[in-house]
Amino acid sequence: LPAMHVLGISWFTDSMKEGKPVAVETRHLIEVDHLFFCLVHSCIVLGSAITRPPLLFPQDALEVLAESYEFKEIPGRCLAFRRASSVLKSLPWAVRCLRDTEGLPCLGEHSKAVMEEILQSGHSFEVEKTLSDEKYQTLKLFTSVFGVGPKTAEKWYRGGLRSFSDVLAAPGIHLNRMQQSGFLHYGDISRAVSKAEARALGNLIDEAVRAVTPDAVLALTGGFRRYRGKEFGHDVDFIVTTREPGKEEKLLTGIIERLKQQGLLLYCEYNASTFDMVKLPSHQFEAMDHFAKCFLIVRLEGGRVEGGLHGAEGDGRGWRAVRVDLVSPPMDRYAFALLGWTGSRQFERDLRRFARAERRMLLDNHTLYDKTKFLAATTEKDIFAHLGLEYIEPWQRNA
Ligand code: DCT
Ligand code: MG
Repeated sequence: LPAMHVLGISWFTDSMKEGKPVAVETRHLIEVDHLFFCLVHSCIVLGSAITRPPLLFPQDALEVLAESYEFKEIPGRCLAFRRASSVLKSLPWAVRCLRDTEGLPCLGEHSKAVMEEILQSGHSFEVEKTLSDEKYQTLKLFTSVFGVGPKTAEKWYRGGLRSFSDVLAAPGIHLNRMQQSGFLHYGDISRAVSKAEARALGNLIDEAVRAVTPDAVLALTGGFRRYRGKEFGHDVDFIVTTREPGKEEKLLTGIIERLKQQGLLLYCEYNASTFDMVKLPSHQFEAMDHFAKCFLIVRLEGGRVEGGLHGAEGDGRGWRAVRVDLVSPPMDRYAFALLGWTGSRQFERDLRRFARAERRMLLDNHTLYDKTKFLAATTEKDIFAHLGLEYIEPWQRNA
């Protein structure tokens, strides 16, 4: 009714308010009908504006900026945006205005300014400029290939290469074995891996493990251990070990051999163990731990996957390539490796920082060291207890 008033149909509303009978002419009915249409239409537009997510989620926008600083090799800024993005991802509610973020840690001025712009307009000038930047786009494309890191991508970009066909046709480019496999299986391994596919791979690896030794311990780790909903991953990570001390490395090579014999190994890079307790504790955190591990591309048959392969409709091959990582720590290091490989990367980084800054302890994928002694742990719960922290489940470690 107020809207009708505004639109000048005051006679209608006044009469209704006074309870007078209203003589409605056809002309008026058409006006009211039109008005009703306008109101309904406005409600739909307004409703969708409220319920529709903004064009860009602030956490994704901050991730784009983090990535662009990673490409520019400015680690401090990269980490600051990644932290801010992680804080937003960890919130159980969606941020609707900047006031919702008051009191939250790790949100710097720059991150807040980007968020404010997005919350007000659905866009961020800086993020859109980054996304449309040729160098960012090219480095993003090149680093999406298995085996191509920011340094190689930068080198190719500086050499004037802009596309995969440029790289594959360039005479001076030597692709290593990992990169060759990355290009060969690009379509498959850049496609998300579903939970059903991860489960099927779990069964496949389990069969291989049991064939090598019946007393082995196999655990799913990485993103698939953290996800509870319908999430997808980019690879499937497993920890495998045995209770027989010193046999874990043989176990890993045994699994690789068996997968090879079954014709399921499309690519394998095996890194032997360089783990040595004598060299610990390490005061400098290294990107990769020292346990024996392998980076694989495995052939997964559709028939093994409940509900079929994800996103392979019409492709007709009946199989897909999937990236699989296996890590094999000695049994007494199992809890540390499991905690480290469960991630997320940001969670691990913050846990290590907490151990160092708040407890004066050193935590990594191998061990927890308290000033003068190593603390033993057989489960993740033991490690949380040593740190004086309440245990949190893997699905609470997603930020
Ligand atoms: N990790 C680690 N050291 C590394 C690499 C990874 O400790 N150098 C840990 C952190 C996460 C976990 O291992 C698995 O790594 P990814 O597979 O890269 O990540 P994810 O969390 O499983 O996510 P995605 O779905 O992208 O695989
Ligand atoms: Mg993973």
